[in-house]
Amino acid sequence: MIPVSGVGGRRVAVLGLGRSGLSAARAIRAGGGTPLCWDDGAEGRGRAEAEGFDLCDLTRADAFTGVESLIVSPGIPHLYPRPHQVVAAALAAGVPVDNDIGLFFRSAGAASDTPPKVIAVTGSNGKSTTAALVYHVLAEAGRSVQLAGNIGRGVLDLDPPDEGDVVVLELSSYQIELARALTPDVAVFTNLSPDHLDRHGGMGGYFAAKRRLFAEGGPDRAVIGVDEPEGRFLANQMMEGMGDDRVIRISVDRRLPGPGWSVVARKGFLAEWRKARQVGAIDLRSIGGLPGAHNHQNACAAYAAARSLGLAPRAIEAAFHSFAGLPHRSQLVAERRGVRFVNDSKATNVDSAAKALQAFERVRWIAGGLGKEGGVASLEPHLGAVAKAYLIGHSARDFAVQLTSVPVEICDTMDVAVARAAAEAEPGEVVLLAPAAASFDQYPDFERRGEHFVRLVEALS
Ligand code: UMA
Ligand code: ADP
Repeated sequence: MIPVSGVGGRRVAVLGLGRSGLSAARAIRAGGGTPLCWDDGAEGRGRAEAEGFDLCDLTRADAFTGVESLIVSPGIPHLYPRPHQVVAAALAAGVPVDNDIGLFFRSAGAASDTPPKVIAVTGSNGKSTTAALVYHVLAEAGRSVQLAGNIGRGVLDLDPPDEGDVVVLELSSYQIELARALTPDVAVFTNLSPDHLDRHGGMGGYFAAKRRLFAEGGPDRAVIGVDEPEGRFLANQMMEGMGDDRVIRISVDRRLPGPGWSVVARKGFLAEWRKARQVGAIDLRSIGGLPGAHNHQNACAAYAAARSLGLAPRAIEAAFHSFAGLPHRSQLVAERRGVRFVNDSKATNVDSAAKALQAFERVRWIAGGLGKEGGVASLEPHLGAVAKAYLIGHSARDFAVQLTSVPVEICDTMDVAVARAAAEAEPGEVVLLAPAAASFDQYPDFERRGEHFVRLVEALS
């Protein structure tokens, strides 16, 4: 755990007692402060009490008297669609509102003359994969490295970093927007597409939140995906402020002319360019853990981040080959008689399912669940590789009506879908779970859905 610095003898309010809130409370206590813990749910309050924390009802009128700051969990709205009542009270009382990320950046290097290098990854899609890949590459190269953030581990849960250590953080827009200190050494932005708009008051607010990662601290290096206008705008602004050689533009869509530093992957080949000279290249096509153009974008981002820390292209390439991928994101589960089984249960919406479908040449596609607004008709242009769709869950019949260009079979359950797809798949084909729907009609979450798929594949004779 990283003790929070500067809170000795002070009272710090903590709202939300899940992963990030509880780890913040522990770290405040370890730093000599008194956390005043509150959660709207009895379960959260119970968790804190079980660890010996005092509860303090922050919804009381006088709750903020003598309080240093309020630490808010990322899932709790601080501004849109409307501020949580406790956040509103802190704002009205003039109490600073911060989060565990802000505390981390103030505390991680506080006790050392040589603070850790921090690589922070954000973007709409690919954050977890990119952050995990950067972590893997650095670990394979023998660097002492830790991984935390939106990927599931509270940032204050990390071990106090030693000299020369690297910390890789996956940061969501919620986490970035609220952090009072935000000083990564390398800031990475993969891509931008609409998400979480209710929490940011629309697309402008969402982009502004992500941009804070670059604007607040002024990183030494900025790695920016430029395949959308927002990324191009951000890179353009940063190049003016930081200089061409400290901004690395990445793309899976276009060549990037100009004098700067760029990493581009097209047709499966990654190339690094500096001052119009190619200085590194990797053939990504044979890398099993990174299938598809979307993963090539993640590979470009991870490559650029690793190069920023001085790793050689060869070392990065070797580590790419041993990257197993993350569970539930284009995860190769098994290969049987020339048929590959791939779990992309995290493809809960049409965009991510389209990316997964485009990553393979011939697909037996398992889809369906709790369908999202708009349905799946917009997937039609991306179904060229689909031999047949095996439909499950609440939306199975709706999807069957909307998918007009491919054969479909209503299977209703995952058991039937896996059995049918496996029986019909020819060598060279991929049985792909990419539901384009939420899981909640049949599973508690996308992880359980993916695990069920994996178990069924493993049980195939
Ligand atoms: N709570 C309240 N009042 C509310 C809402 C929630 O008291 O109005 C309480 C809940 O009762 C619960 C706690 O707040 O006890 C939950 O807080 P949280 O939702 O912020 O979740 P944590 O467990 O702290 O996990 C958070 C991130 N969650 C969110 O951003 C929603 C985790 O990202 C992250 O891994 C973790 O911190 C450690 O950093 C998850 C996520 O879904 C994976 N992220 C979103 C995404 O990827 O799309 C952004
Ligand atoms: P995030 O952490 O940003 O949600 P993940 O790496 O967990 O990203 O991937 C989430 C979903 O998006 C998965 O279905 C995955 O296959 C897909 N995906 C991964 N990387 C990208 C990318 N660069 N662009 C678009 N989709 C992606």
